[in-house]
Amino acid sequence: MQHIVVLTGAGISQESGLQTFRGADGLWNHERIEDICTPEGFRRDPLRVDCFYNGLRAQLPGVQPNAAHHALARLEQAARQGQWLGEITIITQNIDDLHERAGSHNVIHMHGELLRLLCTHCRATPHWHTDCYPDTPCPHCGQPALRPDIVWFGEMPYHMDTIARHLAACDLFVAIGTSGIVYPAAGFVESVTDHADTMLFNLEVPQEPSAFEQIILGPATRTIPNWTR
Ligand code: BJW
Repeated sequence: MQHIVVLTGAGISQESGLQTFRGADGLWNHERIEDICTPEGFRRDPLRVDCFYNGLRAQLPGVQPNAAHHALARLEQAARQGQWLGEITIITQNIDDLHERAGSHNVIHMHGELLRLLCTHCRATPHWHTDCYPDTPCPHCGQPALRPDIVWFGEMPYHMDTIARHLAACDLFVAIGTSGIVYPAAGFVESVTDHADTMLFNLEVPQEPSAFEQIILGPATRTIPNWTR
């Protein structure tokens, strides 16, 4: 039985209309990372950070999963229906919900989710229903202590134990649409090269020397359906 681990980054959602982080039209060309994407930035100006993520949430209803998300979901469904003897786990760095909307179930959100909030008082992670502001009370404990449930720089990504187990057990590791700059995700490929084949699907060659055995260049909506076919 084949165990595939797929690591996805912002590039897989780019053709759905969501901006990537870096690059020419990147999300962070208009914002300073340290203002938005650090606990210190949130402490300094929570309203600004809440407004930034409220803006990202507002984009979600207008975008749809694309052919790459659907191809991965079909592979999982084929395994579930016994048409393919394997298992696929998606570890996503993305905070959107496009894998789930495409029909994938085995999805691990290591950098959190736009559609959840985190209460810093009681640690509940309620579903987001309406825009969140610094004075919005937590639906569980009533304290105005909600923040976006997003992993910022300097914070520990989620589900690291589960991820480590999947990486240790996989025999194929595939990364899609990620620049390989942000750790610990950027280090996953090195951690599997002794027991798994490795492939990177990206629009451009990585800046850093790459540990991937195979690099397939092109838009994910073309390369991923070709690969899973
Ligand atoms: C396409 C495409 C198409 C485009 N088809 N491809 C010095 C050295 C090493 C590490 C550190 C260091 N200093 C600090 C650190 C740690 C730090 C880090 O890595 N910093 C680096 C910047 C150096 N990391 C952390 O702080 C993390 N925590 C941590 O390390 O805790 C300690 C720990 C220790 C031991 C074990 C475990 C943990 C936390 C990182 C949190 C990241 N959070 C963010 C923001 C969340 C959302 C938000 O605010 O909106 O997550 S940062 C941002 O980058 C986001 C992404 O998930 C992440 C990765 O970006 P991604 O997905 O790769 O996007 P891009 O834009 O960079 O690339 C897109 C790619 O797609 C490009 O290559 C395009 O070519 C391609 N593409 N269209 C195919 N159609």
